[in-house]
Amino acid sequence: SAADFGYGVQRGPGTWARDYEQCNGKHQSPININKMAVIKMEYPKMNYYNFDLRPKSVTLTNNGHTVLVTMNFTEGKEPRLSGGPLKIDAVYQFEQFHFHWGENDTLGSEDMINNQRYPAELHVVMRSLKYPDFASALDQEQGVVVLAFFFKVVERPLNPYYGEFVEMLSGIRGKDSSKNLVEPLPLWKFLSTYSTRYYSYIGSLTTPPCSEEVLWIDYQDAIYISEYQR
Ligand code: SG4
Ligand code: ZN
Repeated sequence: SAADFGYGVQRGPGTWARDYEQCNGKHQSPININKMAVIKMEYPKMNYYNFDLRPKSVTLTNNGHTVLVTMNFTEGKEPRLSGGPLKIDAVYQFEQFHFHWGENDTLGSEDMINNQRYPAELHVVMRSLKYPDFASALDQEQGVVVLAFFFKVVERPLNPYYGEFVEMLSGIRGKDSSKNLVEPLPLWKFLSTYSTRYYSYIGSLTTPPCSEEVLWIDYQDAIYISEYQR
């Protein structure tokens, strides 16, 4: 059916366009970022609002494709973003974050840097407040922004902010199961430190419906996680 897609031979990315025409588009993510071809730009600084506020709740859901993390905030206290390569006057609001990982450390991330994959990648999905909801922001010019963070696996130390998170994963093995963190940490704790170096490009959602016009911001500073937390 048009509702399910996968990464195997039968339903892998090469077959998605049968059900989702946009997956054949010309500006599809993921991409390989060739550092030699990157053009250095001077952008205004990025403004991160409310990334350090504690949410009312943090929910981890197994949606059958990934661990999806949603957060509840007091109205008006949602994490927001402006500046940098974003359109002047555009403000983006946090929707959810999720992960992509693989069977081993050479697979996992979606975008590559100089043809190298990282063990995993975190995507913070945000939508422009010009649109009333996420669905209507899709397919609009820079209606959606995804902040991408690569993971590096080290022996030690443990990443303190992923402690409870990793423990919770065993509780959501079944599709559509979910759990709330006992300690709802602010969004920033799950990312790398306020990182100012990034690559940006216009691409797409990496899964069906593969909607284009998505602005990607790939941070150069990785999130460190211990091999004991994988
Ligand atoms: C994952 O499958 C998420 O579970 C999806 O989130 C997400 O779709 C999809 O990836 C594509 O997002 O940042 N990798 S990506 O381009 O955010 C959307 C949900 O299904 C629409 C909520
Ligand atoms: Zn993603």
